[in-house]
Amino acid sequence: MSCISGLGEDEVNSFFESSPPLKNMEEIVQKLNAFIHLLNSSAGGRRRRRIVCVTSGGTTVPLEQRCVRYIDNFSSGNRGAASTENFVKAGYAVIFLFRRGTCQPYSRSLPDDPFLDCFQFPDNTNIQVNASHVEAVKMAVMDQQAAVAEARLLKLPFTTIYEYLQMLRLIATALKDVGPCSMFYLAAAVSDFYVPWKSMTEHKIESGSGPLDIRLAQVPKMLSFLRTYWAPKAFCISFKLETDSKILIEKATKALRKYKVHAVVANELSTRKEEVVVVSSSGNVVVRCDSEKPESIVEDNLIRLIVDRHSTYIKEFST
Ligand code: 9Z3
Repeated sequence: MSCISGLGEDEVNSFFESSPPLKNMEEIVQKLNAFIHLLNSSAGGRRRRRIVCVTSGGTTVPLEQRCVRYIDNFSSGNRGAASTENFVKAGYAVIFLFRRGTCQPYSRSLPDDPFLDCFQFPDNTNIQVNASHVEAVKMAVMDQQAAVAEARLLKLPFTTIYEYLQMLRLIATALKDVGPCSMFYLAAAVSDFYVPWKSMTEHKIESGSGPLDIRLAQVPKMLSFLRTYWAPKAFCISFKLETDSKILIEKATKALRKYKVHAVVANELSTRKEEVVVVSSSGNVVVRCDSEKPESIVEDNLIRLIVDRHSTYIKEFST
């Protein structure tokens, strides 16, 4: 790898070198390669299938190597799950890189807590879905099974910032040859600060000896690396989350310039389900759900816009 100053190459390298290695790396690589291979072969002589890596949920920052306590980043995973469903509908194959335990594609309409209340046992050999949930469960199971069977959905779970960034790098590297037909849609809420593995205590931090002082290091910004080295031809969408709407667009515009992504989706925490602003070099577009359609969600219109932009990008790339 050649050295480009200003990208924090040393920090990035030392982050990966000091990270605890992924436990199931071989299995992940094998799943990724099989998924991409299937995608290429199913395209046959037809137009190349598009593929998007959707990241979803928040990363954790462990405070102990044998982790009992950790810092978390807020994200229910709803945006990533809903966007995945829309990308699949638009004909994309999706690699869904998600935080374990967060919202899943096709499960958004199922009840959360009383999930087991959906089912009943009329006798010892049968399980039945309660009438009130039949439609939702049927659609969820059918849509999810169809997406997986048609090689449109590969789910890969992460928990920590270490796992997330290593997996993102593996996916980007595996997708390098897909070039402009690939997309990164980075909706995961990624920690900005972390405890370096080597300076982390092995065992549970002892309590009872007064306040706890922890020094957090800055997580190196991997977006520049993704754009410059890992997948330079991929279409790349990042997200900006703020709680103060006054600084949101300014921050998103800065991120657009700094990381040279193709668009930044700006959202404010309390209104994120109603409205986002797509910030790009062609101007800012406000995207909302359709007020006349009660079932409409912001991701329906957001993904339509992103897919359009991706089409233009692919066309421009090939001319
Ligand atoms: C987002 O901004 C997502 O839209 C949300 C979605 C996490 C708000 P939910 O999962 O919420 O539906 O509950 N994601 C990116 C958040 C983030 O960490 N962005 C970083 C930043 O703002 C850049 S990577 O600096």
